[in-house]
Amino acid sequence: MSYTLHFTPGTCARVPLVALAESGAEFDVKHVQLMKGEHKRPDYLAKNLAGKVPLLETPEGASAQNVAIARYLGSKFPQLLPQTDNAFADAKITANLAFCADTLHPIVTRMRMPMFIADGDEAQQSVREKGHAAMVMMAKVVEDQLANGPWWYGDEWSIQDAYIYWIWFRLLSVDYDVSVLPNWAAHAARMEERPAVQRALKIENDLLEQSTAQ
Ligand SMILES: N[C@@H](CCC(=O)N[C@@H](CS)C(=O)NCC(=O)O)C(=O)O
Repeated sequence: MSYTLHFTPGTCARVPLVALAESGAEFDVKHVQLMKGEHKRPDYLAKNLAGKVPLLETPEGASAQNVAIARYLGSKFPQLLPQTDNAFADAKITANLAFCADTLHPIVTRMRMPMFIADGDEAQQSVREKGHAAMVMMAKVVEDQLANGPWWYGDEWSIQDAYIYWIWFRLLSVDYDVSVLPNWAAHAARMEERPAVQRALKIENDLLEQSTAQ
């Protein structure tokens, strides 16, 4: 196999999973069981000091961090990200991915996992509410962007779409009124029509079923 993705169902590792499925490359998926602490074991930490998924093993070495993995795969498979030789346009592509990784992802984590940030019911409720307020502002950025075309970059599908699709999936798992986000909902429906996305979701569901059967 050329690529091995260390992956956990339900996590942001779905972003490179969808990207690999879209790339047409051969790849392997290794299930990292977070509940068993597999991501904190020395052999895993040797490849990813942060002890998180995703981690992508490539012929050139192992890479962590969604933004870096997306940029790497985008350089290997041009259909996955807009291609440009303009430094400013290139920085914008990174900024859009980082908007998902560093803005949207931490906000949904506050809404869904406040216990990772604060102790006690009251403090956790406050974290949840702050996450909710931040999401109201940031979801509008996504909603407005998606008014311009079927995909983030208009007619051109990209990993950016895989990223906002995962954020959408997370939003559905918290108490958030998504009825005010019709463009984002339609985007998610379009994502689910893509054969590669269906393949990725099947891999994810199969892993989930295997681990719950164990
Ligand atoms: N900045 C990292 C974030 C990765 C991350 O937060 N992964 C979560 C799953 S969505 C994880 O591995 N959590 C387990 C833990 O932190 O122990 C990236 O974009 O790759």
